[in-house]
Amino acid sequence: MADLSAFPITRRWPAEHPDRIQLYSLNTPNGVKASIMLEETGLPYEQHLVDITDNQSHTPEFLSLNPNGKIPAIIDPDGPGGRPLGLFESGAILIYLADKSGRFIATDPALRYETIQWVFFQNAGIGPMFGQVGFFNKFAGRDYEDKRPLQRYVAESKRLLGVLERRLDGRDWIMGTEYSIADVSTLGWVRNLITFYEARDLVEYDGLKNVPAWLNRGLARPAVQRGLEIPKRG
Ligand SMILES: N[C@@H](CCC(=O)N[C@@H](CS)C(=O)NCC(=O)O)C(=O)O
Repeated sequence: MADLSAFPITRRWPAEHPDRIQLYSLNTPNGVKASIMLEETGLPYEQHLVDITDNQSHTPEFLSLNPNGKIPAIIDPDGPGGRPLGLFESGAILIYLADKSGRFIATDPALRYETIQWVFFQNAGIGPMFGQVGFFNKFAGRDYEDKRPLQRYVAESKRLLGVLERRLDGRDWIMGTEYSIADVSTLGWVRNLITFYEARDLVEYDGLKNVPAWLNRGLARPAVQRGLEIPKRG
């Protein structure tokens, strides 16, 4: 039986199954990257709901695992060398779980880096920019009189969608015929932009062809459907 007592986060969110990967998350676009990947790989895991609307990701217990105070984060009791490994940043979690399972990342070194490149494209571009569209279109920023910030982030998001549209030309998935962590990373963000953030018309989503077809292919995957609901607020 794995001993996770060295991780203070387990005091607030106790592990019922310490031999399984511990997931601390909520089903936001960043959170679902980890849950979709865990569902896709079939790696045994235990989920813990961290309610960020209740500031739970800024509690001392959560900060002990992720000093940046954001979900998702994991502990793998059986990390490298058989020792427990704590990890935050969804991109790092995706690469780790891909390596651990040997799935959803190419073994060919050049293709592996290409996959990681698109994971970074999501984490450094799509996530931060789409997130700002959410803030200025749907949340507190909606009431700002000055609409230039909204316009700026909408324009940048449209540009990023254009990059994705061209990448998906003639490809089923971001890496071609193989579904990969690049898709896992990006699907939830595009879905969120046109649904929860209510920006479908703003970014002229219906003028795109390849992105909507790709999103539908992704959303048809049972593991994606399950992962999008994990962990869900009660
Ligand atoms: N770069 C981080 C971003 C994570 C992130 O922004 N998580 C949001 C939810 S989508 C969060 O935890 N927000 C709570 C807060 O900032 O207080 C990652 O990819 O893991």
